[in-house]
Amino acid sequence: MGFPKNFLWGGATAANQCEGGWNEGGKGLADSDVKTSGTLTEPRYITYIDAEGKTGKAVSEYDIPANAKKAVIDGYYYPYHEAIDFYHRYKEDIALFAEMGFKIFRMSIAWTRIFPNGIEEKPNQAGLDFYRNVFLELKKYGIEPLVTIQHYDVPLYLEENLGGWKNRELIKLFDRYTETIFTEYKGLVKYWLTFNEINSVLMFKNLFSNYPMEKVKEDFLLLHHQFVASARAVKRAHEIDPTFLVGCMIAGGPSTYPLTCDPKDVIATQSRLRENIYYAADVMVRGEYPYFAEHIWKKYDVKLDITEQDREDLKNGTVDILTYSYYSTSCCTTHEVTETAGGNLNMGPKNPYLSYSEWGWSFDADGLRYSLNEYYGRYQIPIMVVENGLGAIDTLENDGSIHDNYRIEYIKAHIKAMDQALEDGVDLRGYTPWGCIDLVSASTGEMKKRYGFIYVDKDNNGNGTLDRYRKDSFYWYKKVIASNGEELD
Ligand code: BGP
Repeated sequence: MGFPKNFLWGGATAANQCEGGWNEGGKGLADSDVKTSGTLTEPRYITYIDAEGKTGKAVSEYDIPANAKKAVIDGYYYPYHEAIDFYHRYKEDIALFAEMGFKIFRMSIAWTRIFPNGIEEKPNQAGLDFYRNVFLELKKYGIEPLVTIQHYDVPLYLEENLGGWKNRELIKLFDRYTETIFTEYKGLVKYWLTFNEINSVLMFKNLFSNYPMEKVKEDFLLLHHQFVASARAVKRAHEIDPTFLVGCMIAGGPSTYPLTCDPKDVIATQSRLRENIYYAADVMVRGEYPYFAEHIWKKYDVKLDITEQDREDLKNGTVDILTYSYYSTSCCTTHEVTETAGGNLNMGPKNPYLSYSEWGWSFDADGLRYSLNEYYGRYQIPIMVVENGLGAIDTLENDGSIHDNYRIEYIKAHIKAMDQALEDGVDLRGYTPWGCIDLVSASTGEMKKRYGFIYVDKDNNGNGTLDRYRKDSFYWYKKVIASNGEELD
C-alpha cells in the first residue's frame, strides 16, 4: 500500500535546543537559559542567586532555596546560549533540509522572542521578524512549517514572578501570545502544536525519587491551566484562519508493556498509561476530563478549581490532529526487578526482548506500530509522529564524512513500522524525526548525543567550528523522501 501521496516527510527541532542567540534581538531570559550542561551520569543544574547574593545550583526546581532567584552566573556553561546558532545560520540549514526534500519542518517559537518577559502589551518586533524570515525561507523551498508554540521554554519572568503555569494568569498571557503569532503568521504557517509533550510533567514524579507530594499537586494544577490555554488557542486559531490545523503533542512512548503476563502487571500498566498519557490526550482530543480523572485526583489528593468557563473552553477547543514523540518503550511491573533501563521520561525494568542505546533507551520499532494503532483506535483523528530518532555518538572522519549506519537502521525500522500501521488503516499524515540537524540534548545538555542527518561541529564544552556536514543518513533519508518511503535500502 505504501505512504499516501501527500505524506509529510521532514524533521523536528525546538528553539532553545538549536537557535542560540539567547540575548539577541531583544529576546528575554527563558527558564531554559539558566540550565547548565550535564552528561548521562552528571545532571544538568539550574543556577540561582539567593537573597544574600550567594550563588548556587540545584538539580530540580524544588531544590532551589525559597528566597533564591534563578539566574545566569559567570563560570557556568549554558549550552542553550549558543546551541547550534540556528539563529544566524537558518538559511544554510533550511537549504540543507530542502536538499533532503523535506515537505515539513517542525520548529518552535521562543515565547521570549515575541514577549521577552511574557507580560508586555506589545510584541517585540525583532522577534516577530526573525520567525517571519524563517517562514519565508521555508516557503522559498515549499517546506511547510509545523510550529510548536511552547516547547519546554517559558519566559523566566513568568516563572520567577508569577509562579509559572501554576498561576491562572498565564492563560491570559498565553492568549495574547497565541493571538499575536496566529495573526502575524497567517498565510505562512498552517500547522500548529500548542504544548510540547504536555503530559511529561506527570512523569517527573517517576523520575525523581524525592519528588515532593506538594509538587505533584501543583503539576496537576499547572496542567489544567495548560489544557485550558491550549483549548482557547485552538479555538482562536480556527477563528483567525479556518484552514489552520492545530494539534496536541504527547510524549507517547512511555510504559507501554506489562513486564509479565501477571494480571497485576497488566492492571498496573493500564493505570500508568491512563495517568501518563490518556489523562492529557483525552482532554485535548475529546474536550473533557476522562472518567478515571476523579480516581487519579483522589490518589494524589488533588483539588482542582475547574470553572464552568474552563469546561466550555475545553469543549470548544478540541484538537484537529494528534501528534506525539516516540523513541522507545518501557515496561511496568509489580514484581521485584534487578535490571532497569533509561528512556525518554520513562525508566523502569529492562525489556529482555529489546536492545538498548548508549543512553539506555530501548530500540522498539514494533512499539511504534502498536502505539499508532492504540492512539488511532482510541481517537480516530489524523496522527503525526513528530519526534523519533536515535541519540548516538558520531565520528566525523577526516574527509568530512560521517558513517551512521546505526541511525539509518533505527529510522528504517520505524518507517517500516509506520508503513505497517498505514496498512492497518491508521490515518498517519507525517513524520518529523527529532533533531534532523544535531542539536543540544534536552535531558543531558550534551552535543555528543546526536540525532541529526546533518552533523554540527561542536562538542560538549562548546568548542567547534559549528560547520555543518552531511552524514550518510542524510543521503539515505533524501532517497527515502524522493521515493515516498519505498526505497529504504
Ligand atoms: C523529547 C523532547 C525533545 C528532545 C527529545 C530527545 O522529550 O521533546 O526536546 O530533546 O526528547 O531527548 P534528549 O534530547 O534528551 O535526547
